[in-house]
Amino acid sequence: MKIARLEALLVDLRMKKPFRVSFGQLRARPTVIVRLTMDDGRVGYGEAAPLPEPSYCAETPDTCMHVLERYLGPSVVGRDVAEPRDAVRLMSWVRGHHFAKTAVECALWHIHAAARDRSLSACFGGTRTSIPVGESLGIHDQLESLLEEVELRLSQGFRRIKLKVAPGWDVQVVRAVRRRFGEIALTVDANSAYDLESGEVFVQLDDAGLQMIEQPLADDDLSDHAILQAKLRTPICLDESVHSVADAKAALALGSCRVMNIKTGRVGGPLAAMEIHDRCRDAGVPVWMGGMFESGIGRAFNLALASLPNFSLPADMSPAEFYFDGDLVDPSFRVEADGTIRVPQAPGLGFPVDEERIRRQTQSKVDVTADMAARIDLS
Ligand code: OSB
Ligand code: MG
Repeated sequence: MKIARLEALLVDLRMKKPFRVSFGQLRARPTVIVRLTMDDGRVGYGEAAPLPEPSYCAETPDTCMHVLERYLGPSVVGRDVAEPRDAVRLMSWVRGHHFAKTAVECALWHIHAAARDRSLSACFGGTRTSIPVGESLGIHDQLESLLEEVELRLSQGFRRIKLKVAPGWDVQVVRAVRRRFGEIALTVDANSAYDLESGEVFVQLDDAGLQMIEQPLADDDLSDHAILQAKLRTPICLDESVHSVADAKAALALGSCRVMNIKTGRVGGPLAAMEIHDRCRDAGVPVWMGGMFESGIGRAFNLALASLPNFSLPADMSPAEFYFDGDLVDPSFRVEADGTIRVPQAPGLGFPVDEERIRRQTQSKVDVTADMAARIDLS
């Protein structure tokens, strides 16, 4: 089966309200939707969902559009692809750009699953039919409004509360949440806001009974994370630091963390995510599925991967309606009263893509067809 066409659409997800983390404020959410068409007419969707600015990682929606048009599209369009792994191989000469590559790989998993009449979860080797979810809460201007949001999410059944922290919004906020809500499952995510000099903060956080401290230090510093982890009882969870299977191997070898956050796009796609899952399982390190405020298209792949057995901690997987006015799949998933999301068992993506909404919210588009790809010299 040949890939006949790759379309990359820059789609505006229309955020309802800003979300603040240590490195800045997310106000708008452009995302990149990839639509692959095979030569037999089959269609598959994938999503590349880095943040709008290069603050979480180097990629942005614009770099994805560029790399998909110039390099990844021409590498796969017009080529024979029997399974997703073949496309990963065709794209492997391009260094980095994991979010962009993930969109292509995911679109092929969509086609692959539908063609075999199997769910994504079954294709990935998933074993669970529902997955527990937590909620990630941004930095607020006022403590009281944060506490109200914690209360709301707990009442909706969420299995864990993750607080975004930064210097000035950390120990006292954690203590206030503990005072009000007691021994709930609580974690913090610093998005690299600290360094090894921030000793006192970690001593105090270490006494707060947190399930984990996510990404306290610089994204490129596995060795400092190993030094900090050796001093803490609380598990460190790496997010930004793990861009690949090789990073995961290094983190496990160095003891840089005791928990790992896997995001499909950050690590380079479902195949890389599955390999990291297996290596962490063998090392006795539990993993959980992170999120990038994807639409329901990206979340569909996250949800299916999160059904693998070592994804044993609650995922960041709130429905799109929490953040955006409408999803790109309809109907989307919902969080049940027991704080879980059902893993679709239907063949293919598991959610109907809302093509009309995608068309309405598309800001720009690139289109790579076989005759164009043949004319581009990649050598
Ligand atoms: O650090 O986990 C993070 C969102 C965007 C970028 C980075 C992060 C996050 C989240 C939330 O915490 C995730 C979500 O529900 O998609
Ligand atoms: Mg994180």
